[in-house]
Amino acid sequence: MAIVTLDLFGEPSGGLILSEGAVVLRGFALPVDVPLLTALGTVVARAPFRHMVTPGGFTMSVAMSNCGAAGWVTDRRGYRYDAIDPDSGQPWPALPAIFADLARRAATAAGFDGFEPDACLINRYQPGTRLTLHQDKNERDYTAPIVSVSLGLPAVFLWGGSARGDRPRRVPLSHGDVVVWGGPARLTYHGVDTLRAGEPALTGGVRYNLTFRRAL
Ligand code: MD3
Ligand code: FE
Repeated sequence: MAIVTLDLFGEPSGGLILSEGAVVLRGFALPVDVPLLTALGTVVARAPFRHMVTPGGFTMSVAMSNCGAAGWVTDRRGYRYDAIDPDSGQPWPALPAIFADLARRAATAAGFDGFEPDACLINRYQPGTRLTLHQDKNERDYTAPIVSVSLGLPAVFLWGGSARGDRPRRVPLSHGDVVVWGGPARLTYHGVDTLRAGEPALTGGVRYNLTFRRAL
């Protein structure tokens, strides 16, 4: 399979893109989309999607679950990674082999060899759902990249700068797109614009995003 690497503006990438640390691998997950969604179903059967509450008391419009040795959680006490699903009192489901394999292959394709994710946050967006600009700062080691896999309805990813007030660029992400963020891009502000309704396809009218992290 030919891998076409594009930068965040949709242009073919050169060496500069890797130095910026954000690489879009268009369609990288397409060959395994069905097995990914099957594995996702197995995970959320044991750790169902839920709307978590921020430390400030707001219920998130994104529904979340996790798999892997650690899962990202938020409640009135704060944001953190926890080995235990607070809803079940049990460890999060293990990373399915097809998840870990895809994350490793994407990281390698983007120039990050040896990525071993120990956490996968699963986000579910229904029409009307959005994710406000934020940084991902709860991981111990910022030298590892984050690998993001988009499945289902397309979304507009908001790519901010290093300050919350920087006006974000709008980057469309579609079913099967994989993005790898590392190096200097690792702590940029980012979010997802309000999801618009679309043709129910493989995912039945929602968008899923898997983010693979090195959290512990
Ligand atoms: C850039 N998720 O789960 S994935 C998140 O589409 C999150 O669900 C979005 O932001 C989603 O935290 C965006 C792309 C992404 C993920 C992590 C990043 C971009 C990132 C970390 C640093 C910089
Ligand atoms: Fe994020």
